[in-house]
Amino acid sequence: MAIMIALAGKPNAGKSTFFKAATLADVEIANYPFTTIKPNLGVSYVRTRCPCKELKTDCQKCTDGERFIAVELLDVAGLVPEAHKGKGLGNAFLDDMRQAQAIIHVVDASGSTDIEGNPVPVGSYDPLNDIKFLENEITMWMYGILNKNWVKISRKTTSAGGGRIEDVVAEQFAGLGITDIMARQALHELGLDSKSVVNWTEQDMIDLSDMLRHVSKPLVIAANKADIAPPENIKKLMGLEKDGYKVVPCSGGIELALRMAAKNNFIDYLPGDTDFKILNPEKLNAAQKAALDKMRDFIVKNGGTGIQKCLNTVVFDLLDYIVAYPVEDESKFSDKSGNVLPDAFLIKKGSNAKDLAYKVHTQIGDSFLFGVNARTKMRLGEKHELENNDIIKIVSTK
Ligand SMILES: Nc1nc2c(ncn2[C@@H]2O[C@H](COP(=O)(O)OP(=O)(O)O)[C@@H](O)[C@H]2O)c(=O)[nH]1
Ligand SMILES: [Mg+2]
Repeated sequence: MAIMIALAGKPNAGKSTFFKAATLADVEIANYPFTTIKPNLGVSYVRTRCPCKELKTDCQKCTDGERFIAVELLDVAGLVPEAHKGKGLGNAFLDDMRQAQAIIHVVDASGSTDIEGNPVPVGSYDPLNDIKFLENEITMWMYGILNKNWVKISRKTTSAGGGRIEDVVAEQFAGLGITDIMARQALHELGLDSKSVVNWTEQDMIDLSDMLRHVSKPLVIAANKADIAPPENIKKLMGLEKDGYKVVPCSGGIELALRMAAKNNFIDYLPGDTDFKILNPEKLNAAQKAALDKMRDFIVKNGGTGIQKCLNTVVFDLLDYIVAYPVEDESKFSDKSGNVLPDAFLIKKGSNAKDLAYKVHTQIGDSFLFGVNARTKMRLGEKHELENNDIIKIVSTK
């Protein structure tokens, strides 16, 4: 299953620009609410250092030693206040959220859109308001699901031979990717595992919904439009990191411009780069040069546009994935035809060679015997946890 990341936020925060930049897909970009009526699903990439350089070989799958591995990106309908009550495109928003494993919360850090997404002067709206707003909408939506099914849930847990509360809760939210382990943890942390469901208060249910949201839809805050944001706004948003948030200042606008310029061969730029090279300076007019200089200032100062960093943060920090490279020939680090490092897989940290085998193919997983670490030639059994960047030959009976 591919990793799916949702771009969420209020209208005009810059989701579609981010999406277009990150996927280079053609979506509508306009300065009015509800531009994105239908969800857009596209392919984007995380960036990682390819092992081929370290191994002193060449592979056909990376660019200058940088490897891009696909993830799915969803441009979600704009969030409006009271979405969980079905306001605006509330239901569309929440339905999109269902499928995502994590959220990039695109916030207009410049403060130039109000709570409903209407354009206002830069700096006149406090972007901090948006953080709790999005979380609250998702939490209250989940609470709505819990509340609606409460009679059924409590009956299921209190009747003779009834289920355990964590199983019933997990079952209720299975469509949101909530497991019984997540449910048990949340119940335990709230002390609800020792409280009979008949005594639960409304607040208990809201607290549980909030915690389940937190574990099942982890989010990174994209402090977007950082190119025009007042510095104190960025500082305020970065201050959320001390509360455990991940915050990445970014500019979808600049990323989009740079990717287009790279696509048209004006510059040499890879997503995530902290600088770029102008390829044919004589072909640029003064205005184009000035625009590129301004963008260069931004990415040099910020260590990139932040768009790639958002994606990498979600996959490697929030969701705890690592990269593994299955090969068939462990001496050449290649497949049978000699293609070096033909595949890169994102697997959950804690996975073993057999888990990787299943990612490659169900049949290979089913007939798994052992793995071989191509670097050390060590045999790896099912108990051996893989490390980031491992190159693994899978030995199976098939
Ligand atoms: N300055 C600046 N403007 C941006 C940036 N990203 C988006 N915008 C502008 O903000 C407006 C809304 O963008 P859009 O992507 O359609 O927002 P959405 O409604 O969240 O999908 C458009 O006018 C964009 O050009 C950015 O990084 N910097
Ligand atoms: Mg949009």
